Amino acid sequence: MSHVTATLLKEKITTKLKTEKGLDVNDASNKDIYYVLASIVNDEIMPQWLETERRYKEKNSKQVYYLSMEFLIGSLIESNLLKCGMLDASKQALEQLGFEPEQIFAQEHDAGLGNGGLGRLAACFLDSLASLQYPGHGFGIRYRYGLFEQRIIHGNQVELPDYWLKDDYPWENRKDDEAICIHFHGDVHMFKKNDGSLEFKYENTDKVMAIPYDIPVVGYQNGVVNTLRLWSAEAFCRDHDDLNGGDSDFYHNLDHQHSIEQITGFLYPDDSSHEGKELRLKQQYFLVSSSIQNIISDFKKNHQLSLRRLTEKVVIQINDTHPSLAIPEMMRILMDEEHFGWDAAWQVTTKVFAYTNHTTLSEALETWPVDMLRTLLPRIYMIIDEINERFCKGIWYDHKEIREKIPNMAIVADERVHMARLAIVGSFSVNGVARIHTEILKKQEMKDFFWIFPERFNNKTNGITHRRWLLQVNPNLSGLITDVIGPQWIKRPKQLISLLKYSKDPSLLEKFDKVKHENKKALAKFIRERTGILVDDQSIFDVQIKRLHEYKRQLLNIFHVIYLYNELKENPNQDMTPRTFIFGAKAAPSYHLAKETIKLINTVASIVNYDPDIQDKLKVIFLENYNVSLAEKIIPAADISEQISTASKEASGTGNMKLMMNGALTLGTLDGANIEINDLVGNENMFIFGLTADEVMHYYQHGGYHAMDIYNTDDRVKRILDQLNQGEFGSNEIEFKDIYYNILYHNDPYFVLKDFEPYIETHELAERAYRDRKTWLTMSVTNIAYSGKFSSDQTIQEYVSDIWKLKQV
Ligand code: 26V
Repeated sequence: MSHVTATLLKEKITTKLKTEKGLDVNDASNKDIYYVLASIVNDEIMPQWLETERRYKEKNSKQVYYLSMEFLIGSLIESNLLKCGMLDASKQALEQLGFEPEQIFAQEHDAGLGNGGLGRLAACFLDSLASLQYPGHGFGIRYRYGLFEQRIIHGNQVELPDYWLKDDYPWENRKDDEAICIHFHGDVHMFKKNDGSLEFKYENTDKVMAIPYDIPVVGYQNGVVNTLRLWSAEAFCRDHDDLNGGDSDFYHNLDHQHSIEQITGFLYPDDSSHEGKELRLKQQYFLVSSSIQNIISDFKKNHQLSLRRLTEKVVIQINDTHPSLAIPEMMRILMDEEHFGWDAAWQVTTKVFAYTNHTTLSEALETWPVDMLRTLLPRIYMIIDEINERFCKGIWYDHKEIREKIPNMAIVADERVHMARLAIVGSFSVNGVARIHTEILKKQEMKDFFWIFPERFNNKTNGITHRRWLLQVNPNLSGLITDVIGPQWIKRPKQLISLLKYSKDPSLLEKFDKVKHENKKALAKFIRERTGILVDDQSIFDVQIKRLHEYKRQLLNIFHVIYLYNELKENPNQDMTPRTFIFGAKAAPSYHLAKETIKLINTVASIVNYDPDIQDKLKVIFLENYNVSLAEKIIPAADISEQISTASKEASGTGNMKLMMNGALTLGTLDGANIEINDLVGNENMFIFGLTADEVMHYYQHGGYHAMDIYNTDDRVKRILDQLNQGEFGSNEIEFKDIYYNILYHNDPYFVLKDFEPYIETHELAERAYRDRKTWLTMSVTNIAYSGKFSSDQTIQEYVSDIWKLKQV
């Protein structure tokens, strides 16, 4: 409906309000308007959705299914309007009717069904699949509670439940008639059939219903609508009679129903360490079993082919190891329900799955206790055990040279099931998410597997959807870009490179400067409204927004702020470009040091922001509840993008790409995709500092780093740590002791002190560069020009041609 006009939309809004809600525009609330607008978009989407499904069937297309425990889709109203070609007209219509578009869009509660990078990547990938007209669908979980809502109270993080479904969610479509039954627990019985083969029967299982809720994934102005299917757990006996039937059973039934619904009750908020909670394992199998059953039954419905040919029509990408039980589940269905022998089932299974790894942090690698898995999923455990036996035997006989490695490669070892090993053995493709990350997998973390299966390993550098992260969130910049190079970049983001020609054009640079400044004013206004703090929109907006983790080193950032504060206190009149340091970060609720770091940032903020000696040269803003919607407000206004992880630790990063695409300059380490950004724009267009991954790994292996030496020799560092230790930034002396001890007595495991000096020096360079407006703006435009390479469209094209082998429809 790209031809839609504001006039037409106004009419639709008023009519719908009248006929569906019995309301006059003048009496409508923002919420009323939001729902009516969503309904208008849905009227557009639904027929395209039907038509897309019809076309896929008719063309007999191969499909990719993206299995993920997380889809961090955020808010959909604006992006759906954009994809239907109605965004600009809607904004005009709303304004003309006397409503503030921003406020209408803000009525939608973010679907926070993810922790961070991994979940957001899944959302960007779905967006690109639909926009590039590929048949690709997501399978995930409809958590009743998304990632917790963060409040900052007296500087501390407090978690509140995120009941995102409180109001009606207009984008989901419940499909009762496509519900699937999932079995947990029970006994497995083995029978020998006449032909000598084995048959497996299950008894006394606990049954759970998986109800699908479908969300449309709309392609950008191309008529394609794919599906994100989220499963919700329900008990069988839900109806009134059952519950009221046997009176003594009433509470038992309610209790039973409640415990089943708990399976999809909430998203686990810890993305930093693996915790072997049984409920989490239930969630994983629940996702996997419903999705694989669904995929197989659709295959049978749509193709008159033997399941042996599944791989011609289906490929399944598993997003980290969380859905890796899909591998034994596929084996189970093929053998126990479709009567395949082991070899035939294994043949199909290992050609249908592809696995993406997102982290090398050992504490995040998933393993499950054998006992737990065997009790919860007896048949699945038997299959895993068999996969393990065959795999280990294979090494013993076929790869004698590495026999001694078997204990480190076995899927079942030390009474635990190692999920990454299962995923590698059961997949035809294993990919990392940035060049350096894939190299680390091949050379270190997974080197023995790489030795056996070199052909399986490949890299797919992450990407972000430029439609949301540029076109939608930064209309001023997008408009300017289109004015300069035409609109082709929207469909072909690599064409942003045409901006290079203009990167030194003074009149253009002035326009870019103006756009950034407008965006900074808007963010300053937002900060004022949210926090009451006045920030200078002429100051450098220095942004670090991401989950809080030691390896991401928010601590290094706040140490730098403390250093600047100390300098200014000593010499209040020193010449310094005013800076605004903006943080957004959630800590896992049980991650003590991460929470201490949040407290420290807020404490420093409360001192610096109100100290008259500082004369507003320094502001520290911690914006609470960092999520997709908040990212959309911050990113267009950023000048500096802090990407300062300890080298080798950040698999890729995707915030780095979003900020680059919006003209922020990266100040970062040679880690993750920063390296690939650096390859493109060069050292002259970003600020690189710190240890390299090789140096970091050398220290880990050989020692030689002593944090205490730096404390003893660098006065700036000593001063900061002493301030922490002496309670200068706290209500009492023990407030930040753990941070202090971790650095000095656990030898600073993430090299904060080691990288401190190069970090402050690099900040000085950046400050100087910022003052030279022309040079800075040229750098900024250069970054935007190269950012098309990081559109997830590019990433998806690579998945399609190297792994999925799909055809555009
Ligand atoms: C990890 C865990 C670990 C234990 C169980 C629960 C759980 C849930 C989520 C996660 C996610 C950690 C992995 C992750 O998000 N990795 C990030 O993936 C991004 C997309 O590939 C990448 O850009 C980031 O560098 C990487 O940290």
